[in-house]
Amino acid sequence: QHNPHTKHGRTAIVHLFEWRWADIAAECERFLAPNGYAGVQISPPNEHITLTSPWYPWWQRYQPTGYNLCSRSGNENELRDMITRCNNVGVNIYVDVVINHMCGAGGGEGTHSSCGGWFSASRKDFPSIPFTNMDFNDHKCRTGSGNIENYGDPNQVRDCRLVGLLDLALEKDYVRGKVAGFMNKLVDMGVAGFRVDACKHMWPGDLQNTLGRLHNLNTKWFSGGSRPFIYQEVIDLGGEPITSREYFHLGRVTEFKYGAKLGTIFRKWNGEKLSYTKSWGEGYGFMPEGNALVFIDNHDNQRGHGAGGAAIATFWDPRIHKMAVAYMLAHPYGVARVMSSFRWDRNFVNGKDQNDWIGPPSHGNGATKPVPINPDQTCGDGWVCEHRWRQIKNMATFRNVVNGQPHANWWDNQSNQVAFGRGNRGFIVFNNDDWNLDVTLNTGMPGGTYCDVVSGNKDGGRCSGKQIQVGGDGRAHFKISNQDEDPFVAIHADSKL
Ligand code: LM2
Ligand code: CA
Repeated sequence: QHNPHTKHGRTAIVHLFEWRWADIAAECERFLAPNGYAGVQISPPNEHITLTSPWYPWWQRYQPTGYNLCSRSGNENELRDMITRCNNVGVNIYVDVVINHMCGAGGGEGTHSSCGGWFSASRKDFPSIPFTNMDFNDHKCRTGSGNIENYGDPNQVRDCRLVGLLDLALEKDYVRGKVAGFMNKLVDMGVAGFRVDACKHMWPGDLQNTLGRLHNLNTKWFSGGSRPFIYQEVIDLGGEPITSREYFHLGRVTEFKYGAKLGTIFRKWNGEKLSYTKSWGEGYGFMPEGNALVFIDNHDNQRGHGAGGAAIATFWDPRIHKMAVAYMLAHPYGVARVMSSFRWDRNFVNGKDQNDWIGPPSHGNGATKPVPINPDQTCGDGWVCEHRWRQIKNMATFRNVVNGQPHANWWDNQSNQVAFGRGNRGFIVFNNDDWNLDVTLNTGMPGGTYCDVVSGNKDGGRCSGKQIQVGGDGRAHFKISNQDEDPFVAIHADSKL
């Protein structure tokens, strides 16, 4: 189902990667709702393996050992409290669900799991669900290793083990029932939908059957008959037989080309220019816009996992990251997701980060640290909180203010200076060239003085940033130095002074 069921005209989703439920609840109330964020993607809430070699990596959460709702982010009560409190302030919760597989085949046997439940990877035995060796695909997989060896063969991509992870037999009624039961528990608790992990590795027919079993959303917070929002993670950069298109009828699909391309453009690699993005969206070879879930970076490709490579614009390159995220939030294409990260010690050896496994800030025993908020509203203890950066937060508001308005009044200098508006509700100008921008443009906006929400905030009639004068004819003069901290300017109907 393609509708995110967002409330109060809010539009953007933020992925609070590895945050604790208690912190998310507080963030919904103190920051996300007041600043107009529509929803949160949470890390997998179910029981997962715990590993000490490497030391409690973030990716242990992509190795389920059961469907009890206790994880590194907290227990079931904390999860329920968070969902309730976020819903009560109109912020939706979207759950990252890992249903293609359980833990790695080499995961051993014992109680090294987040709820302390016993499991055996060697015997494929997960008694808390229960799944037994009959519930896995090994008999179907035809590769020598039992792992996926060739992405050119859809059968092995769907029926063999993804990096050694025990592959669930989602063709079985029993397995479908257990997976749907797990997801329905979350739906009944009040979540608005799901980010479905590793969909390329599941047959669309199996997914269709499983998702068809989901309950309607909880009528305490959603109107009767609402179906859960589904966005499926399918990495399709072209060149493989499995395509995003096979999944369009089931819900939205992650458009991985979007961030890879926009990162390349803002980095000016391969002769790319911002002016080429006049036809950004479907005109760029992306999927139909009603199907797309878009993002600049995600928890995988910000650390070299997944797809996109070095072009991906992350918080490590803040100037480029802010411009790319702003471009995404200003542009009408797709449902947009903002990444909110934790910092880790990067250590590149021959181009590969040796520390790409490092988990969230922790007390050293695998217990995740709370997110402290500094007096200046930034986050402490290694939490990056990109979603709180003024430029990004204000562009999330921009997206809400211009929601439903058409892409309009495009201008470019045939290089890396571009501008576009959204109807008569908002206008944004970028200077990614190595020289100044100094130009008068038609903004399409009503005359008046506007506050640039990139360089400052509008606060009770006053503007802490640049001011932009729009004449009665809609024209305004823009000057953006290529030396500016953030070489872009954005104004919208609610930033009028
Ligand atoms: C995803 N989408 O399709 C997630 O976004 C991604 O983060 C997951 O991989 C992946 N699919 C499986 O859910 C991550 C991480 C992998 C990690 C797996 C499982 O990118 O590196 O694999 O989670 O934790 C790790 C080891 C790998 C090992 C595997 C199984 O890195 O070397 O393979 O566990 O033990 C033997
Ligand atoms: Ca599979």
